[in-house]
Amino acid sequence: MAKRDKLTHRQKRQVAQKQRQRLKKTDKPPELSDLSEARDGIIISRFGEQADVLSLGEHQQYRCFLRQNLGAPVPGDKVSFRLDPNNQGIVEAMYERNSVLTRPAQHQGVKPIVANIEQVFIVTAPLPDFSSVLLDRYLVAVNNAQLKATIIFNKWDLCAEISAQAIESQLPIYQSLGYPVLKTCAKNNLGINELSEKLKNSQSIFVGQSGVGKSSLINSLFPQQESLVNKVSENSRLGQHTTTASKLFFFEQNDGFIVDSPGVREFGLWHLEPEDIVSGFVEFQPYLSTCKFRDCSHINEPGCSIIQAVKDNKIYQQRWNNYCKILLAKDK
Ligand SMILES: Nc1nc2c(ncn2[C@@H]2O[C@H](COP(=O)(O)OP(=O)(O)OP(=O)(O)O)[C@@H](O)[C@H]2O)c(=O)[nH]1
Ligand SMILES: [Mg+2]
Ligand SMILES: [Zn+2]
Repeated sequence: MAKRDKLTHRQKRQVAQKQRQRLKKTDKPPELSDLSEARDGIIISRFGEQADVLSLGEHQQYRCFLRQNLGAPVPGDKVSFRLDPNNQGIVEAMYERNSVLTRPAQHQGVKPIVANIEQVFIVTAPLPDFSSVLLDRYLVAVNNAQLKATIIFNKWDLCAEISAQAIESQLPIYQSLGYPVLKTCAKNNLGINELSEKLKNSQSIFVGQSGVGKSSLINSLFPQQESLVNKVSENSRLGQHTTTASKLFFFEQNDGFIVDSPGVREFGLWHLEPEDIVSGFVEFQPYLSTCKFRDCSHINEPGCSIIQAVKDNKIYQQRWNNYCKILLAKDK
């Protein structure tokens, strides 16, 4: 990763540490004796040593402290919490996760992003520039977490003006791989009903580059809750991060939810083994057993059936190029 990113990471930690110190001075966790019966909730958003928790029965949201040594709860985590007489809560325990989407974090191994989801919506757009390698990185991570991936091509209104051909040529690639693909426009509500149908009854997250329109899609999906959504900054067209913490939106009619996450520029995969990366490329699978060498890396070996399939136009050149980029970046 670039030096600039390292600095940013360090700065972020310093800010988080300062916030924690400030919280310690002003707020004190409630005393045990004052607390209500334990109730179950789901983490909506996490801020340092506090989190917003939605109680599952009454659908009421509470700001809670996190008990020390609790672990690292993220949106989607089911927790047990108690309230003090002022409705200030304390999270005491976390339930086991059914699934977790992670990303590597410097100094910390991997970091959970979201828990208990079954599908990931990878949001892309013609602006900021579409990156097929970032999309493929996400597809590898989603496959590795054994989750379902759907690809959203948002800002479809802009495709007519900017790089229309470039984006439209992407659709058949990903459709042929079997990924559901949706065209949306958060500005004129194109595809929003279809998206809403796909989200119902399921636990999902929006991921993707900063500025592709994840929060705007949330605004379109929950127009009645607009006050709950951070106002979308026009500056984010420049790639600035408007969303600073992941946030869960609960569908009250059922147990479904969608998590809005902050945009990323890079999505590192250096926590994965080379075979995890290969298995993230679904169309490679039928060819793997016929490479000449058992330990073929499918980059430049003679007798590689993946390279042959690319030459025979059975595997898209772009996908193989991205595979090579991802695998080689891993070794750095
Ligand atoms: N033309 C057009 N603009 C859109 C569309 N969706 C979002 N935008 C604009 O794109 C910009 C970024 O939108 P956001 O919703 O903040 O993007 P985001 O993915 O949440 O960004 P981060 O929170 O930084 O990750 C805003 O200026 C939106 O108004 C769309 O479908 N069409
Ligand atoms: Mg956002
Ligand atoms: Zn090979």
